[in-house]
Formats: sequence, structure tokens, C-alpha cells
Amino acid sequence: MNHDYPHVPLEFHEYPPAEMAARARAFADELMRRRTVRDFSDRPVPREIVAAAIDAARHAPSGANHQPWHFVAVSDAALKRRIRAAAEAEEKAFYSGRASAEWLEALRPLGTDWQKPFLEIAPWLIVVFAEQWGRWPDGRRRKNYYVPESTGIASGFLLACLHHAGLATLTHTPNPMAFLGETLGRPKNEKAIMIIVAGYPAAGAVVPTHALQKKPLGDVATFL
Ligand code: IYR
Repeated sequence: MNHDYPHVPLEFHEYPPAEMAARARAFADELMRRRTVRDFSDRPVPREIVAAAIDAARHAPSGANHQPWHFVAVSDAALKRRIRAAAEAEEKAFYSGRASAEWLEALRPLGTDWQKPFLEIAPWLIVVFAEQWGRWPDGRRRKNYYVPESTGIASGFLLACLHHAGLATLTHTPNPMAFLGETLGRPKNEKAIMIIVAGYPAAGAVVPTHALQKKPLGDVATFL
């Protein structure tokens, strides 16, 4: 390791193994209760909760620590209405011909269609942008690395924090989503990768049983 650049002592919290196991189990159990929700209440959610979740996301690891992301948290009713209208126009085309028969078949158990009322009803839409390239202080283009991986991890942190706070979330990926950069005035070097919808679930909200079926640990993990 070269330590030509300054370093500081690591702040590390060590727990006894039994406590670590209990912490891991409790955190896993909590994350296992997260459900994708598509039926939201319009009950307001304080902005500081969303800001705290973005604080978590911006501390995610990223390629060369370039933090190639930007989060636009939308609560403005007029903007949400525009996003809904644009998303539904794309989704209409998707569900009525642009998607392959196989894709539509895969979505059937979820019960989704072109209508996206949650984009207007939920109090917060957090649009995640991936920064394809940045700038050096002198203005030259600066390459970013592992952009999909970095923004994916940051989105995971964001979702985990919102869930831990007690909010319902949905990862929504209108197809295609170039309209989001235009609507939200983002620069051309940023590409929208998903909308994270956050709020309270509507009274009586349901989830598809299909979503509860997870591959067993033994099928997704190999210990060697
Ligand atoms: N974007 C569409 C379709 C859709 C695609 C996948 I892959 C999903 O997991 C869910 C939906 C929509 O939001 O309806």
C-alpha cells in the first residue's frame, strides 16, 4: 500500500462474535420485511427523513470514490404530475407492444400495468441519476468508474435507510426514462437510472404473493 496521501486512523466498532451474529440476524430480519409497495397514501413525510436517507446513500462505496450520482427528491405536486404523465405515456407504449411477450408474461404475477398513480400520490419521488463522467477542477472531463455498480449500491443504501425509518418504497423504472433528465433540468452527463418512490402505504395496501417467494439461501449462496 502506498500512503503518499494522508491517512487517518480507522474508526471501527468491534462487537463480540455472538453480538455480531445477533446484529446481523436482526438487520437481515428487518430488511427481509421490506416489500415493494405500489399503493401509496398521500400522507406527507418530513423532508429530513429523505435527506437522512440520501446522506446514507452518498456514503456508499464508489469507483475511485468519484461518487458518480445525483439524487433529485421531488415533492412538488406539479412536477410529480408531469413525471406521472410522461411515465404513463412511455408505459402505455411499453405495455401495448414495445415489450416482448416474454417480458409481459414475466410481469403478469405482479399485476402491473401502464397506470402509475403513485407517481402523483406518494409524497416523495427520489430520482437517482448516474453521472457518466465528471469534471476535473480545471474543467477537463474526468472519467468515472463502475458507474452502474456504484449507483446501484448507493440506491441500496437509500432503500435500506428509508425502510429502516419506517417508510414504504418502490423502485420504479419507467422505460425509457430520458424524460426525467429533461423534466428535472439535469445535465447531459447524467442518466436517470430509477425512481425510488417513498411514503406511507395506502390503507389496505396489498402485495403480490409472487413477490414473497424468494430463492432459498442454499440456492443463491455457496460456501466453500
Ligand atoms: N416499467 C414497467 C414494467 C416493469 C418492469 C419490470 I423488469 C418490473 O420489475 C416491474 C415493472 C412498469 O413499471 O410497469
